[in-house]
Amino acid sequence: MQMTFRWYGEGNDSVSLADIKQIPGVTGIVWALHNKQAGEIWTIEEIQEVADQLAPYGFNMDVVESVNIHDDIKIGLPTRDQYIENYKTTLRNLAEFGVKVVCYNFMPVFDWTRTDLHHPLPDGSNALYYEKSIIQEDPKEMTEYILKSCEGYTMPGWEPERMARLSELFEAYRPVTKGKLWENLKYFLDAIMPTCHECDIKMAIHQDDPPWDIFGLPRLLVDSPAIDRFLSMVDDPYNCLTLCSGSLGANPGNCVAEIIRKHCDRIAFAHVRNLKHYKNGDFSEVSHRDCDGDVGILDIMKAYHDCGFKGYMRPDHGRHIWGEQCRPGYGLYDRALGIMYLWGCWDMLDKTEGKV
Ligand code: DNO
Repeated sequence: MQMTFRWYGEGNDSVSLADIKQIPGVTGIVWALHNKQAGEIWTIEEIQEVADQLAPYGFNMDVVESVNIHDDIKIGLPTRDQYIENYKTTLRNLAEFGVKVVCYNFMPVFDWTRTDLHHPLPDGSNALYYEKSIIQEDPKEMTEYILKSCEGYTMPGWEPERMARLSELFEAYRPVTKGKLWENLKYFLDAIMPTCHECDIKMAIHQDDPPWDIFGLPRLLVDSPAIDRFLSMVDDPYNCLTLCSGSLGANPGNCVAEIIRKHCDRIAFAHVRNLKHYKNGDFSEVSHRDCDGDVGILDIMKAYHDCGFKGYMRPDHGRHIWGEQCRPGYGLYDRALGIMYLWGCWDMLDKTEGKV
């Protein structure tokens, strides 16, 4: 397993590379060009800038999260072919820098969705929270709330330029049924797989968060049967998963450890985080410690370990602790604690098996 840490780039993150360097065992930075709009080509010069920032710290840049997919590809418009060509060019440019995994998602309109970015927890910290009753018919109010609560940072998937076109986007997605969205995903993957082989880059889809339809928008990657369908639909070793324990775990019916055991060879990137369910369907993000939440972090780590997982892993969101001011979910402190917990599990499993 290779431990990584998500970083939003120079001038765009409260966490510095020097801070990350002090977290034990982190070898790679999960990065992206966050100023690029979906569909634009990432140029060699722009990628080089990030490579130059990482080099002094000895971090690799093997994992990109995300190269976002243009809406025309998800909607299946005739203009999609040009955006797919651009995507291939970006993959070729990334390959020049040794990138091995591209994490992406295929969610219509919104990326991850929460209703409270600073929900108080009993220990005095606060964390991301989902209140089911708020996600009803009108997405505008929720969108406005997210945009004004993100501490001046742009949240991934909540780019103000896109959110300003919300009604237009909803209108454009209206004819896109779940079946159509599956077809459009297949069309995209079939088109880029040869480039992935040529570039030795795995495409690793992130599950939908939360894993159910919201505001009438279809969502695909929601449970074990959907993951089976996805992997067999394009049965190619370069068609992989970013397996997100927190996204899948929001549905108590999903057993993340089982999915890992079934598909470990197709998991290129692991997001590990914990959350706590409430009876009314709400959920709160919590610390990575197994007993603080319900996703089964110990079973998850054991499953990765038993399968000899060699891919990339990162702690996912953290709580906001010790008064840290940061992009919601992406502070230094709780994610660093998370890493130490994940390493604790991993090292002890190695020890038990006589590997160290
Ligand atoms: C949430 C993240 C997601 C993820 C995208 C991948 O914090 O895990 O936003 O980066 O869905 O495209």
